[in-house]
Amino acid sequence: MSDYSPKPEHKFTFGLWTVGNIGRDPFGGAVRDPKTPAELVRLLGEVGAYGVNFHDNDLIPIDATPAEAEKIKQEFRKALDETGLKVPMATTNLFYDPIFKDGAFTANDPKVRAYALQKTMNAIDLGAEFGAQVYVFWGGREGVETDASKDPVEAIRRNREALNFLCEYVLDKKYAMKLALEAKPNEPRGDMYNPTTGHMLAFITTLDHPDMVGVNPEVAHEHMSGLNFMHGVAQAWEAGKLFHIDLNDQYPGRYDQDLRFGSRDLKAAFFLVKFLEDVGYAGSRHFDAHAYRTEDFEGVKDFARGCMRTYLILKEKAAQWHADIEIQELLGEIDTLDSSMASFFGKYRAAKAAALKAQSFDRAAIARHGLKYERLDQMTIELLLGVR
Ligand code: GCO
Ligand code: MN
Ligand code: MN
Repeated sequence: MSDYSPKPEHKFTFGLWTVGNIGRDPFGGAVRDPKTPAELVRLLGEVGAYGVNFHDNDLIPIDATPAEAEKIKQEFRKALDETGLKVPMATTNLFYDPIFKDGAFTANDPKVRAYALQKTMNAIDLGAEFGAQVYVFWGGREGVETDASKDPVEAIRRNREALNFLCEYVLDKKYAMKLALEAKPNEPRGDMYNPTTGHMLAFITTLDHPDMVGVNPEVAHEHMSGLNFMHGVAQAWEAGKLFHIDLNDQYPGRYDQDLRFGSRDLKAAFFLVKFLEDVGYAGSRHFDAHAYRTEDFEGVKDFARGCMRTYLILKEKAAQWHADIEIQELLGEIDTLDSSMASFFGKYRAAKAAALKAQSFDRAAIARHGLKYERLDQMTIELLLGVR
């Protein structure tokens, strides 16, 4: 039996808001008492996490006095020192307070947009104070219930202007920080702008400092839209934009569930872990999920341990998949080594195009043979089920 205990090199992180979630939902109040940030750091230390991330107001309540803020920061710092936990990522809460009911950077009211910029600059300072190197932007309320209320092109422009401003702020302050944009299709707004990782990747190319900005894709957010999450992650990775990742799980077509990683679509989780490990993704494995509402804080620890343990088991399964002789033989057949077409590929040349146009193809013969993907998939399933 392998050792599935988390180690710092696995870079497992949790948000204060994840293990600190008190189990409210739209139909019922809290089922767990709130814990202080310092207590949550100790809980994460106990389960073996590498790091803790926060929204400004997870750490410092929005109405805290400077003296209260100082005291909270001291206690938090002490807990970090005691446990050795790092703060790799920070973010801003631009969704909870009523001022953000119509969005933050895209709100129609310029006072709201200005306040959102001010709040984010302060939150970036707070993140920098604790060493965060990735700063996440999740546009929780950047959207609409009715398109009668806002011009979507104007919303894109406002969002761009805000991000350009904040990139300059980070540069001005000489913070070693990269920005990661997190897409979500809906919830809490009826529809959110830049709803998928793909939209975000396109949007980033329009910014003044595209090099500083990447994405923070989340499993649940793409599964809500019925998309293949790993494909979005792969596209981000290939573009050099996978700066962070939010791991959890989600049934498509439902409310935002934030389930324990791998607890719903184990096969998708397997291919995701396999991808991250195969390409050597070196960033945080951040779990943006929360424990069932049925749990007390012992259950929260079970939840947190479960996220990390499932990741490590799937990582082992990925290694087993690569070492499986039968699977590899089948892959060898699939990726055919036929080099007869090689001269047609690569960079365009007129002569090449002419030669390709003159080539004849026996379509029926090419299409005739089976591709054995059923066998390959069944072998993968059996490996996951533990019988290979
Ligand atoms: C959600 C989001 C958030 C963000 C977080 C970081 O669905 O609520 O995933 O949890 O990830 O606000 O910015
Ligand atoms: Mn989410
Ligand atoms: Mn998230």
